[in-house]
Amino acid sequence: ATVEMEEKLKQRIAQHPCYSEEAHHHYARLHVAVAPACNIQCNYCNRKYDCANESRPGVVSELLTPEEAAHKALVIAGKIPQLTVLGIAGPGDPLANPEKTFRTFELIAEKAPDIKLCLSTNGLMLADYVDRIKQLNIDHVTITMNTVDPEIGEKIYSWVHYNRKRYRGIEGAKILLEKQMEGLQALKEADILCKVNSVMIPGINDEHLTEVNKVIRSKGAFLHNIMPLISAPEHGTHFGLTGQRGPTPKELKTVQDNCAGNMKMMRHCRQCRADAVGLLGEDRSQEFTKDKFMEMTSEYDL
Ligand code: CLF
Ligand code: SF4
Repeated sequence: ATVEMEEKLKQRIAQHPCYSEEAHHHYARLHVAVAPACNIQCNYCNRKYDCANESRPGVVSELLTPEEAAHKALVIAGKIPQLTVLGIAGPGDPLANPEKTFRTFELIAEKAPDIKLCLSTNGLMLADYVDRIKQLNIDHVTITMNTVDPEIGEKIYSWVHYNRKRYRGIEGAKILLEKQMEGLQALKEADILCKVNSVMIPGINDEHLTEVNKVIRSKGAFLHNIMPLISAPEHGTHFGLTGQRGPTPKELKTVQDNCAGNMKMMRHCRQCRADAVGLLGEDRSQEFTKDKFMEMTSEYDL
């Protein structure tokens, strides 16, 4: 039975370029930027740019309506045969824009059911939407979890907006961390594969990430992706302006190695744009800007 289960799991990730290192050489993903709003403030994020939880800071993606996004996905599915995954990862938090996010997924699932759907979130609203995620057959969800300790969380998140109220400091961090854990648990119960992203911030959570790794592994996360903080002063983030540095490649590798004995680590992340197109290493977003893809047609059209 175990061999059979492993085989099934392999099939679930075989064509996902992020969940399978092997797959990223052959299969492509597309991100559609339909989700502008966010419900928290990370100190490494400037809202003028894409969500830095799953993206390269300093990049501005072109915002689309769900209908435009679905058209784009269908056009690209016709032009890039390696396309297997459609992800929503910004420019804000997809679950702070649930109507836009789920409408987009619905439109695409209806016309191109072979495309796998993928979602990335800060986790605040995840537990509320796991049923809907399951219904839509979304089998890959990423939660960005930078800490499991509210005292560290307080240094990473400046506020959390929850139930129509804004919580600052440790109070906000506590809510976010609890909701993330609840979301992770709910994914596990629904048997949805979960990847956890952690942004490594030297002097703040670097030594703590092995603890994060231990906790998420025990809660059933499938894959851990530790990404380096990118903090250029010109990006205007809190960390950028206060001189917080990112890790060196060597520091990053050391932390990844320290976790690697415990669970699968992702090491081929390219910190994509919220409108990335193509194989992970080859971004073709400029071939499919809105003025271009709106002129193109697809055999699957809406
Ligand atoms: Fe996109 Fe993310 Fe899905 Fe992949 S990206 S929503 S899991 S389809 Fe992949 Fe890009 Fe790294 Fe993200 S390389 S930033 S991990
Ligand atoms: Fe920025 Fe994403 Fe954090 Fe929201 S969740 S503040 S968009 S990095």
